[in-house]
Parts: sequence; C-alpha cells; structure tokens
Amino acid sequence: MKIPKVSRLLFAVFILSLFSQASNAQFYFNNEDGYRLWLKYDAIADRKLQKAYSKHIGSTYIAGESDTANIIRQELRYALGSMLNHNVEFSDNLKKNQLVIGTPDSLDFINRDELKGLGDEGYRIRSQKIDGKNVTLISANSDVGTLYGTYHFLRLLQTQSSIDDLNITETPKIDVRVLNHWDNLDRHVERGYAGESIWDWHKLPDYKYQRYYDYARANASIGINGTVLNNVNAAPLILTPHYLEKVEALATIFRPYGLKVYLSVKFSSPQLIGGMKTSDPLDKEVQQWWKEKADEIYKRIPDFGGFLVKANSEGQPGPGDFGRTHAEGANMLADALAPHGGIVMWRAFVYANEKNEERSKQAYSEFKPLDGKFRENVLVQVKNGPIDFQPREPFSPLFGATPKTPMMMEFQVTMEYLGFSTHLVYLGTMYEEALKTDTHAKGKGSTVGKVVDGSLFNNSISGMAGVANIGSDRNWTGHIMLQSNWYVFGRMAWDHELGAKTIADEWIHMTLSDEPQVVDTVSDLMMASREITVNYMTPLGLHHIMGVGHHYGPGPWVKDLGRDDWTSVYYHRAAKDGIGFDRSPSGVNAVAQYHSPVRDIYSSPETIPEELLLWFHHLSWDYKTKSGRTLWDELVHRYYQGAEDVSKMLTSWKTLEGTIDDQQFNQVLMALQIQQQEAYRWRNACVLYFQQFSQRPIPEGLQKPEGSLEEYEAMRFPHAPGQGR
Ligand code: GCW
Repeated sequence: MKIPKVSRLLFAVFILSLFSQASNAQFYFNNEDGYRLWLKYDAIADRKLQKAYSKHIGSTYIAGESDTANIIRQELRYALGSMLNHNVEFSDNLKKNQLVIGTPDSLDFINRDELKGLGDEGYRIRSQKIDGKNVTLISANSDVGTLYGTYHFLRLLQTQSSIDDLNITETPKIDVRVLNHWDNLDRHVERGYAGESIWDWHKLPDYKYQRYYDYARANASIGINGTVLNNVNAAPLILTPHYLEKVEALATIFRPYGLKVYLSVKFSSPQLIGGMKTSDPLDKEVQQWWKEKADEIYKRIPDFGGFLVKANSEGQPGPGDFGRTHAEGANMLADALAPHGGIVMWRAFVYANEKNEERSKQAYSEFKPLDGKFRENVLVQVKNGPIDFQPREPFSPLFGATPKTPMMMEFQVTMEYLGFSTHLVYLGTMYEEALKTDTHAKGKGSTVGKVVDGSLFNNSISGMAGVANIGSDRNWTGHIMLQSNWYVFGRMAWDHELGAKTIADEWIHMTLSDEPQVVDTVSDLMMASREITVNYMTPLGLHHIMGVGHHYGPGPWVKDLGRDDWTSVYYHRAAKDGIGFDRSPSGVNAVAQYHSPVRDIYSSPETIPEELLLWFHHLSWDYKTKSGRTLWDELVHRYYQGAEDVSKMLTSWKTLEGTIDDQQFNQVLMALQIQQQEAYRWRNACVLYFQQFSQRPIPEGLQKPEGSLEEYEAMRFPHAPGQGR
C-alpha cells in the first residue's frame, strides 16, 4: 500500500513532537556514548595544524604482512583518515613525506644495530632522510614494537604535538604489564561496577564480539601486554578443556595486539578437577598433574603467559593446607610453566586469623623469610599498601625487603573503596605517590618504582598489575572519567616516571576536548580528586571504615564480624582517650618492617607525614596538628573540606556545559551529584560517629552535620554491585 505524502509528513511531525513534548526525554544526535575511549580520532579542528600534519604524512608505507602489520594499516586508515580528513594513501615503496613503519626483517634499510637495546617491545620514531627522501620512520625489532610506536605517533597527533624533527626512543620500564580481571565464569565481576564481565563465556569460542578486538586495541594503545581473564578467587573449571577452548579463542584474538593471556588458578585444582587425593605441592603426582596441565594449555596457546595465584588467603586453598610454604607452592607451578617460558604471579595478599599478628604486618612476615627461595620465573604480587586498596595507605614494606625476589605491584583500578563508579577519582596521583615513595632499601633514592621495575636489585623480571574496572557497560568503565584510570595504569606500567598530570592532560585531549579551557578545568578536577576523596572518606591516615560487605559508603561503626580485622573499630580505635592505630614501637611496631630512616620518621607523630598520622599512631583528641588545630578539630575540618570540595567540583564541571559532548557532560554531571550526596553522607556519618568518643563540639564556623547517627547506621544498600560470591 502506498502511503500518501501528506500522511508521511504528518507522521514525521508526530514523531518529532513526541520528543519535544517529553519534557524530560534526552535525545543525543551525535551518540557519543564513550565506547570509543581515548581512540576517538576526531578531526583536528585547527586547519593549519591539520595541513602541517598532512604534509608530513603524504602517504604511508607499512612493511610486512603479519596480522599486526594489518592491524597497523587498519588503525592508520581509520585514524589518519578521520583526524586529517582525507583518505591516506598506502604505498609499498618509499616516497618522500611518508610515514614508514617496519622492522629489520621487513625493511632492509632498517639497521638492526640501531635498534639494539630496544628489546621486543621498544621502538624508535625518527624524522630522517632515507634515499634522499624525508620520512618519519617508526622502527622496532618486532611487529608489536611497531604497533606501540604507531600508537605513540597517533598520540602525538591526538594531543596536537609537533611531529617535526622527531627523535623518540621508548622501551617499557616494566616487563609484565597486566590487567587482572576479577571476573567469574557466570559473568559476575567481583568488585566490578561497570556491568557484567566482558567475557561471554557461554558464547565463546565461536561468538567473537567486536568488543574483544576493541579491548585488545585499547590495551595495546597504552602498552598493556597481558590480561588475567578470571577472578583470583578462581573457579577450577577454567582449567578444563571446555573452558580452555574458550580461552584459546580469546588468546588468538589478542595475539597480534601483543596481549598475552594468563589465568588465575585454584591451588586445589588437582583435587577438584583432577580426581586426585591431594594438592600437596611436594607430591610427585600433583607436580605431574600441573606439568601435564601446562603442556595442554601451551599446546593450544603457545604464548600463554602463566598463572596468577591467590593462595591461603580469605578462604582460598594453598600450600599451607599441606604444611608447605608459599615458595614451595609457587615453585611447583613455576616448574610446570618454565619449559614453556611461562611465569607465576603469586599474590602476597595473605592474612590469617590463626596467626596472632596484626594484619598489616602479616604479608611481610610471611614473605620476607622466603626471599631467595622462589624460582626465577616467579614474581610476588603485592598490593600497593599493607592492608587493602584503601583511599590512602603507606607503601607495603615488602617493597624493598626482598632483593632476590621480584616484587610486582598490584594496583586497584576498579574503585572498591573509592565510591564504585559514581565518584570521580583519578588514580594517577595515587599511583604516582606510591611509586615515588622512597623505601631507602639501598639508601636514598630507592623508590618503590625502582623496586618494582627491577632496577634497584637488578631483578631479571618485573611486573605491574591493575585490577580492572572494565565491564559490559557501553562506556566500558561505568563513568567516562574513570576510563582515565585504565589509561593511566597502562601508561604508568610502561613508564612509571611519567607524571600523573602529563597523563591526565593527554587523556583529556584524546577523550574530551582540545580546548585549553576544558583541558585545564578537567585536569584540575582530576588532579585534586583523590585527595578530596581521602578527605571526605578517610582523612589523616584513617582506613578501613567503610560499609560492611559491599564496601560502599561509611561504616565506622562496623564491629562484631567473624574476625576482628574485618571490622572498622579494629582499625580506627576511637575511644574517649583518642583515635588511631598505634603501629609505632610503643604499639604493634609495624614501623619496624620499614627501612631506616622511613621507620624512624613513621615512628613519631611529630615527623610522620600528617596524611598517615592515624595509620601509625593513636593520639589524644587534643593532640596539636600542624595547622595548630586539635586533632578533633582538624579531623572535622578535613571531612568538611572534602565534602565542600566535591560541591566545588560540581560547580566547576557545570562550567563545561556546551564545551564538551552533551551526553558525556550529563553522565558526569549525574555522577557528580551522587558523589556530592555521598561525600556529605560520609562527612556527617563519620563526624557524628567519632563525636561520641571525642565528646567535643563541632568547631566554630562549621554547621552541625545533618541527620542523626542512627539514621546513617540504618542505611542499607541491598544488591549493591560487585560483592564477592
Ligand atoms: O579487597 C579484597 C576484596 C575481595 C578480593 C580481595 C583480594 C578478590 O574485598 O573481593 O577478592 O581483596 O584482593 O583477593
């Protein structure tokens, strides 16, 4: 039936009127939903600059036919086409004004000697003359090196940097740069706040989502070279053929991007899926079982990375169940993987109820004596602080304590203790703080970064892991701004000396805008955000006072759980006489685990950085802080400052309306409004709670907190996302 023109017109008017009538409806024409991450490659608005770039990149010449070379071609076709606004010519011979990319194997004018020292992943980008032609050459020893170089080059364009006279040489400072997904096989993500797991295990191996490729691209673009697919609270099923076939499918997708696959394994797998009577690491048959399992995996995935293990921690099985040490457990797995070049990342996040030792000290006590006992292909993976990813912790004393054992850094990218995915907290400053802290293990300048990159003790392997904040949400991380935490993790794993600010600015240019005013506003927000959050959650070294189970929101009142060191009262120790945990020599003496002079500085409330005061000291409410205020007044001031600063963040974000994409603007606005409510809730709940002990008034000039303590205590968050199962 033919519909008359008039009717069609009326219908169109009707549809349009639906949108205009629905006062609250949102309709975004440009659909900038965050999926493209920092790889947007929008056209360069500055026409002069666009022209200047185009002059340098008259054509491209990408040598080689590998999958990686083809990925580079695709990426450049898309990126240059879009940024420079014209189709880029791909040629297969040298021309002037060309972008040339290759390895000594694919291009004979690339001199192998000149790439010495670059290893498998480094690259060079140089403006130079070849056969009398001016070109920009990206060269590396391997295809993956050229891919990394390509992303670096594109980043120069994305950040509107000069590409004249380039002379860049880059190698990663850290070898193993991996994401840890705490993803269960049923797609629930432990401590995940961005939807379900991106791995659709049920549909694998046949159904390959575009997202898998885009995930690999995003990781390659920031130098991440490995991914642990499954939760450290591991399901033994992952090692069965049914799942290994699926793992193989992902590994095949990721390979050309330089992204290796690793698996978390359950230590008792020989019993649970192997039908064995024991999983004792010294049992010959158990050892044989793991050897055969490793062989089976490598048959499918020749470049498989290795295993990550959480053992004898929070109920997970481990060598301790058989009276063996962590080294004996790790070495058994290391021996199974070694013939294939695999590694073991053995976690140091262990604490046990039976041991009558304060929790922050246990990892060190357990692992320090094992230094020198691990195989060469074992790294011990340590969380940045001695407790558990709190908004602020001192560095773990294990960094710098084990010259013979590579200590791998574990950062949390997902924000379990930092407001999930509604709080804007840029973690670059937190990572930088941890990596720059001086352990003094070998005198001044022995930073955590140098321990982790292996340079301090000359370790043969180094690593950094980030617990991923990635999920099935269209924008990957639940909150667009939190994409920056994935980004900064990768960039810092590549080069931990890059500053948090440099990386933030890069990311803003690539993701949000080139407008200087936008970059400045967002950069200021990001750089201040972590300290602001510390202030409204856990100022002055307070820690572990969050809601029970889900860990969302304040819970300083939490007590009487299965074990003391799961409660809040254990950590803040607020009482009539004061507040804070005495970990100084007069208390549990955790400071003794640090090298001098760190130990001495931390030992006294007068010398310790005030940010860590209550982590190490129990002090009277009237203790005079650096500001001249009493401890009580200072604590309250910081809570108030933190909450007020979130309001300021919101005000400052509002100034961006119309200067960045509407949808992005609105998403962050809504999240900031939630963050504001939450910041005030933290402030009010904590101040009211601690006031019961301090019995002192709210300092002059500050309003009384709204609500009553009972109201805050009664708040519940059923089905809060991300809880362990
Ligand atoms: O921070 C705690 C989390 C657990 C997590 C554990 C760990 C995967 O609350 O959910 O378990 O750390 O790091 O093993």
